[in-house]
Amino acid sequence: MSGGLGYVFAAARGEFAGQPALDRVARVMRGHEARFLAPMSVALVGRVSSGKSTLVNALLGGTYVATGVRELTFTVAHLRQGEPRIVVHFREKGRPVETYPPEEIDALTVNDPAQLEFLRSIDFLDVYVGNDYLRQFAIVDTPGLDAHLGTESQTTLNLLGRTGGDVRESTVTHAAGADAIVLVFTRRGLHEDDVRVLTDFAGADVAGLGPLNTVGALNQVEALWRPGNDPMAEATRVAGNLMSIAEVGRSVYEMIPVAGLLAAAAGTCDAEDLARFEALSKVDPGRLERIVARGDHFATRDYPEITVPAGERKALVDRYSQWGVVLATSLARDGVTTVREMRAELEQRSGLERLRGVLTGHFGNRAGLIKTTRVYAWADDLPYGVRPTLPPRAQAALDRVTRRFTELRLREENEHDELKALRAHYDGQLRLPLGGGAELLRVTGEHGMDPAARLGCAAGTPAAEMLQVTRERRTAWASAAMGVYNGATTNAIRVIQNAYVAVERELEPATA
Ligand SMILES: Nc1nc2c(ncn2[C@@H]2O[C@H](COP(=O)(O)OP(=O)(O)O)[C@@H](O)[C@H]2O)c(=O)[nH]1
Ligand SMILES: [Mg+2]
Repeated sequence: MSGGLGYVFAAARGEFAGQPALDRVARVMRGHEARFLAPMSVALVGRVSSGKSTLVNALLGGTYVATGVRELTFTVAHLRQGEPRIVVHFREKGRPVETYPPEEIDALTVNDPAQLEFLRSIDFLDVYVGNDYLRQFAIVDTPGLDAHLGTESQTTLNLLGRTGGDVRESTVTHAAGADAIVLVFTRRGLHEDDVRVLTDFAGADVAGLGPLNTVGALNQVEALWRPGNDPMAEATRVAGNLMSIAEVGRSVYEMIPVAGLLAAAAGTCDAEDLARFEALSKVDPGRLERIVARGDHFATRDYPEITVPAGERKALVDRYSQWGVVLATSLARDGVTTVREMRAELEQRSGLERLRGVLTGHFGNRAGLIKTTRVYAWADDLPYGVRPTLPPRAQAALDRVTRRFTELRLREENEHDELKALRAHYDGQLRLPLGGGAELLRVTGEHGMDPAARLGCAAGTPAAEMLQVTRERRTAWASAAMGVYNGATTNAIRVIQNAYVAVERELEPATA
């Protein structure tokens, strides 16, 4: 299927060549083609200081992008798999890109006038790192959606010669170029104002697909911690409330609670940290929680029963958060004895594992659909957008190109119906019988495209057995299809039937 679109792109390039009137269209198309061929890109979008960059570092399990109010936190960074280096794109049109070793860029500061000039000239960065997650995804770290910023941020921005409006604009532009979005909410973000900023953005048809390619992250979960409570349980409740707000439910596929700071610390946990948590685990758990909850006391005072020095305790809280320290200590108490185990436990309990799972599962399995849909949306618009302004010869060429895209799209009609069915599902329009929406999602590839995943069979189930399941499901849906449904549901049932036919075709040779 991707071969099909690759072929149409190549033919279109031929049509556009030598027609100056079509240069602009050709350039836009090259962008679509490059994006279609590249790994799927996911942009993290939210307000300034909602913890996006910290989450990026957590997702990648290292320290790759600047966090806090630093010079480069106002600059979009595209994280890509490759030999470690930073490619600087400049704001000045036509200025060639420059490549630097990562540490040189990190050392840039507004306080040095010579460097300030350089910093001011930067448009955005390509940050290349050797990281296995980036083989599946490129990540776009954006600065934030706020046009108005706090004093500290504004001071840095003033030095950089930029405004909050610039920051917002580059966030929206780069996010619009991504294939999928993680919308980062915070506890602060539960204010109506914040919800509006984020859903306005999501509703602006930026990535164009709604919940198919957008997930929410409810970040900074650890702020809900009090001695004796489980902030993750609390956050799950809050996430549920958020999803019940119509604009939010319509915009995101799922709302995942995460403790970003703790998740990032998990990736950098080492043997020294582990030894500190082991030492803290000797303190009575209730007493330790009470002391940690007192914040400054834990970070500065001396206690006879605590052997970890105050300075080290402070560093632990800064990196892991109060809840993180309590949690890691209880893990050490419960027998976590290796750095590997500790990292894995913290990644799981901080919600990071689930967030990664959605990126590789939901987004990953839908990547082809998300990408081709965007290309077709662009191609469909060509006759209306640019065509009327073109000379006749260019119009004819454009028409030929549009026709090729349309023909291919029609051939992929089934996939198009699938997209419609998924959208209808997320919009709550479906009244499906049998396994309902869950079955629709599963059989169309939510958990993977192999037959077992599409059927919900255990991995390794014999093909003959799966074939039998497939036929049962197909006939069950064929009977169900005879009922009376609304249009969206009728379409979705056909999609499910066709999906089972496709699985059946795939399984038949294996059992012949
Ligand atoms: N308590 C807490 N602080 C966080 C969390 N994530 C980030 N921060 C801090 O908030 C500040 C802004 O984070 P950053 O990731 O740079 O936010 P961004 O502007 O959205 O990229 C930094 O000082 C982070 O250390 C979190 O989950 N919990
Ligand atoms: Mg940032």
